[in-house]
Amino acid sequence: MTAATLTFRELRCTPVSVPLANPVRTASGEVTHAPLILLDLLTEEGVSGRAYLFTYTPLVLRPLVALLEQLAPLLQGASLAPLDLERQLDARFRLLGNTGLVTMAIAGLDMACWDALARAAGLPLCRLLGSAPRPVPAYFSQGMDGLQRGVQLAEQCVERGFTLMKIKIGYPTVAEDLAVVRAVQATLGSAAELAVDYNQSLTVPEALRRCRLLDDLNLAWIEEPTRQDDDAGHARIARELRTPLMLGENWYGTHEMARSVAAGACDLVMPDLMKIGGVSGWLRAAGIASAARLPMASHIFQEVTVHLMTATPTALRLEVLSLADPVLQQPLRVEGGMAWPSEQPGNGLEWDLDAVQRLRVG
Ligand code: SMN
Ligand code: MG
Repeated sequence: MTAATLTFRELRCTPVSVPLANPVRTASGEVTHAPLILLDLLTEEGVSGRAYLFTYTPLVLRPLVALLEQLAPLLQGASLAPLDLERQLDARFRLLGNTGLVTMAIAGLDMACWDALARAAGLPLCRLLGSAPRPVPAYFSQGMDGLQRGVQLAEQCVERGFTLMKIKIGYPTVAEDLAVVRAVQATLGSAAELAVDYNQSLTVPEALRRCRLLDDLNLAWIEEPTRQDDDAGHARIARELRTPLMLGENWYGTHEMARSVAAGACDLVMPDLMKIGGVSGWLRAAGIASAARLPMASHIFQEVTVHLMTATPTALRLEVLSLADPVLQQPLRVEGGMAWPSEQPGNGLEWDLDAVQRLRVG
């Protein structure tokens, strides 16, 4: 059997609600449990591809499962060719628009297809893509945890050997932002740099006011200070700052990335594996970043993105923020601030079926 002979047989979608050890509090909302859809793509040849989707809110778990279940029959008997599949499904949604849940569903199928192809070839995903398993510099990503908890997490960051930490800010006053940033930086000392994430919470005038004050603190980056689709606003903020501006987790498809990059909206990019279009979308995004010479970080989905970062010419850092660990047999290996892709065939995702049963919803 070769990878080319894989034929789609069935898609299994399992919605779960995963409690987070560290709830992700942001200035734009809190995530205490990760609503995930675990995908198992079965083939006639007996190989299965796995992936998971993160829906941010449980309100769209059932609609997204329903959409995936509508798409599955269209794939019946099709050979697993992710680029062909993507083209066919994109064409079907031309009038509706390939964004939101549609992009998420297509991306999930894409990720699972690439996993099945890698498993059938007996290769870790990174090798199938032309690179090789090697450690990827990572960063310790945390939420909006307040000063005391932020200092405790900074101590953990240093203990674990990370050289970069991210916290979320956007407190009621800029004085609170500055106090937390300064306390965390003092704890990190020379061991690690700090990045901050406003999660789109500021108006452009307020972002200019707050970021000008942050600009003297030698931060690694300032992320999404204003609404993610305001390219002109972000470009204005980026022009005014010395601190690099980071965007990307909310680009639906590489055309949105290309639009923001062309507008000069960011100095650094961080596509989200799901929203950018899965493995196929990520590879195109890596091409855009490389052509524009923009350093490229990742956004969650750490277990699969770590493979892709080894094949990303301008790879910057892998975000370590675990959403799926409780349902995985083997969480991502992270040591000394570095993350390792699985060397097993595929992307390394294997479900802990007892945990899945326990955490299953609907
Ligand atoms: C983030 C947003 C939503 C869920 C998890 C994490 C955050 C990030 O914006 O940059 O990772
Ligand atoms: Mg972010």
